[in-house]
Amino acid sequence: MKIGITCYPTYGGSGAVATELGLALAERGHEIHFISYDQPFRLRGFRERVFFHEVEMDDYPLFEHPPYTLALAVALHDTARKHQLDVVHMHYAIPHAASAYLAKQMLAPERPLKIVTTLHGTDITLVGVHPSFHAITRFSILESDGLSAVSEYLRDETVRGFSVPKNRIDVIPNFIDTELWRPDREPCHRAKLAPGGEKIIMHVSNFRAVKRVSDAVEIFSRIVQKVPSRLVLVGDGPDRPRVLQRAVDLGVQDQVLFLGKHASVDELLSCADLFLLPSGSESFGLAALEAMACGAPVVASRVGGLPEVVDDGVTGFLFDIGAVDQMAEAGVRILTDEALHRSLAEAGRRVAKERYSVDVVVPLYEALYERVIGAR
Ligand code: GMT
Repeated sequence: MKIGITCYPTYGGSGAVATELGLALAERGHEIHFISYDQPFRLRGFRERVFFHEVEMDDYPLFEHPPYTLALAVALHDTARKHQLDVVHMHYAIPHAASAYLAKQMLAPERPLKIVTTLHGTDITLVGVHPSFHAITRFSILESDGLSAVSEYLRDETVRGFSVPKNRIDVIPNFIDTELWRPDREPCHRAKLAPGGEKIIMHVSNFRAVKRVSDAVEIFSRIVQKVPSRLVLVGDGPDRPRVLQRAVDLGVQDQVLFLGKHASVDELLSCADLFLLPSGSESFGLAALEAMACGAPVVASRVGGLPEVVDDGVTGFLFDIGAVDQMAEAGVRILTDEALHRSLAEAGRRVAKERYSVDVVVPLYEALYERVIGAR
C-alpha cells in the first residue's frame, strides 16, 4: 500500500507512535510518505520506502496566524496525487482530519482518497470538546473513512462527547519495539545517573500541567527519606520552572536530575528502577508502556486509559490523582522488596511483548487500511 502519515513532529506520544508506525509499515513493504511541517523527531537516518514531505508555508504579513490547516490540505492533496496514495492516516484529529477532508474533496474529481484518523487524547478530551473546535472536530471525525482510538477509554469519550457511533471506532492500542525498549541496554548510564549507587526513579513527559510533574517531585521527596535514590526527569515543557522550584522548596534539588529533551529515552529508561506517571489525564500513557518494556515497575494515576495499560498490582500500582502519599508508599515497597520488584518488572516486560509489540498491533492498522480501501 501507499500510505501518507501526518502527525505533530515534535516531542510527544502521538508523533512517536505515528513515526514508529510508518517505519514498521515500511519494514513490512509499504511505501510511506510523512507529511508535516517538520521532520518527525523519531525519523532518523535513511530508510527504504520512507519519504518526508515538508508542508510549505508562506509567511505573509497579513497572517497573524499562518493558515497551517490549508497548507497541510494542499500538501496532502499534492502528495496523494503525485504518489498515488491509497490512504492518508491522520494522527491527532485537530487540525489534521479537517485538512485531510479538504484534500479528499480537492482530489475527488480525479481519484478517491481514503482517510484514517487516529484519536490520541486531548484532541478529544480537552481541545476537541472546546466550543471553538467541537463542531469541526466532530465533522472531520465523522467524515473519516476509518477511525481508531488508542484505548477503550478514549473510544468511550469520543462516543460520549461527539455522538460518534461506537462501531465506527476501532480500538488499536499504542505499540512498542520491544527489541529497542528493553531492560538490558548497553551502554548503561546507571553509574552516571546515580554515582552513589542510589535507586533511579524516572519520569518522562512533555511537562504540561496535565502530567502533574510536581506530584512526581512530591512523591520522590517522600521516597528519598526512606530509600537512597535520585529522580531523573526527562523531557521539557511549560511546567519545567514550576517543577524545578518545587524540588527546591522540598529541599531535594540536589537529588533531582533534570535532563531535558532526549533523543534516546530507551537508553535512559532501561536504567530505571521505578517509573512515575502521576498524570491528571492520560488516554493511554505511552511512557508507562515504554517503562514496562524496559522492566521498570510503574506507579501512576488510575485515570483514563492507564488502567488498560498498567495492570494494578501486576505491572505496577495505580492510585487516585494526587494521592502522593500512597504513591510514595508503593514506591518505597517496590524499591525495598526485591521479589516484588522482580515480579512487577518481569510482568511489565511480558505484557509489553504479548499485548503491545509491533507484530501484534501493526497488523491491526493494516487491516483497517484494507477495510477502508476495500470499501471504495
Ligand atoms: O493528547 C495529547 O496530549 C497529546 C498526545 C501526544 O502527542 O503526546 O498524547 C496523547 O497521546 C499519546 C499517544 O497515543 C498517549 O499515550 C497519551 O496518553 C495522550 N495524552 C493524553 O491523553 C493527555
